[in-house]
Amino acid sequence: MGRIMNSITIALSKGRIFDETAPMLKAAGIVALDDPETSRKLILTTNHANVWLIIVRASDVPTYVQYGAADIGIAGKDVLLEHGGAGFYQPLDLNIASCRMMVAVQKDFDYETAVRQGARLRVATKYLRTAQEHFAEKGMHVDLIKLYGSMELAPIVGLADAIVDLVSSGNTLNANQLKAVEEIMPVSARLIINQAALKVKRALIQPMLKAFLEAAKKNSVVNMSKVKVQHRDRNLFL
Ligand code: PRT
Ligand code: MG
Repeated sequence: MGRIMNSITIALSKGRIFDETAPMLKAAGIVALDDPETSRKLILTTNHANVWLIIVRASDVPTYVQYGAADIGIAGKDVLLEHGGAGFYQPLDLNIASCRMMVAVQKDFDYETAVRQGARLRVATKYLRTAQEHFAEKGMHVDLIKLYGSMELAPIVGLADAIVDLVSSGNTLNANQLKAVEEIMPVSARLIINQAALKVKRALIQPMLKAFLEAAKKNSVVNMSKVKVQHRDRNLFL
């Protein structure tokens, strides 16, 4: 797929990333011919004969792009940080699927005092790398417990003192008697590009990137004041 010289393959996950990317793709003139929510197809054709979308797990998007199985991907900063970022550029923050990476504890847990007293906390998370870096920066010793989902349950059943998870409305924390006590970072989805693909398919990718950037500007869903072109990769657009 990604190796075909005159085609572009875009990897993304269904659900919120697809839902929020679709209007931007449309504004860039690309429309999927199947709906990933109702179709079981993992390769979606588009109105362009040489543009495909592949539907993969959110956390697998960087891997497909790293190895060139997809030329372009859309993935959350949370996922990109856990992956590490090898093999691709991250030129564009799309400012979609926005949320915050937070530390949360049970409502009656005194996190500040525990931190001040140097308590060794057990922290459950899907985001080991991000959590590890955060607590190391704070000089805190924590025991990290890797989970693959439903982190909110861990403090309730005594598996952990705290969790590191994404929060958007805060409803999930609330429904499980948890409170956010620390923001680690804001998170949003970024467009990523395989490094080799950018070289060998530049003629195809460059106009698409420009269209994507323009679409982001025009799309009222996207707040352009927050769309950032990262300095290191700014030259991709010149
Ligand atoms: O679901 P799956 O296990 O397949 O993978 P995934 O969870 O990685 O994918 P998906 O599609 O759920 O999320 C894709 C991307 O959306 C993530 O990588 C984030 O960058 C972004 N995103 C934005 C979020 C949220 N907001 C979000 N709220 N991802 C997950 N959540 C979850 C959060 O983990 C928590 O369980 O929603 C719950 C909290 O939501 P509120 O509104 O109750 O606060
Ligand atoms: Mg999910």
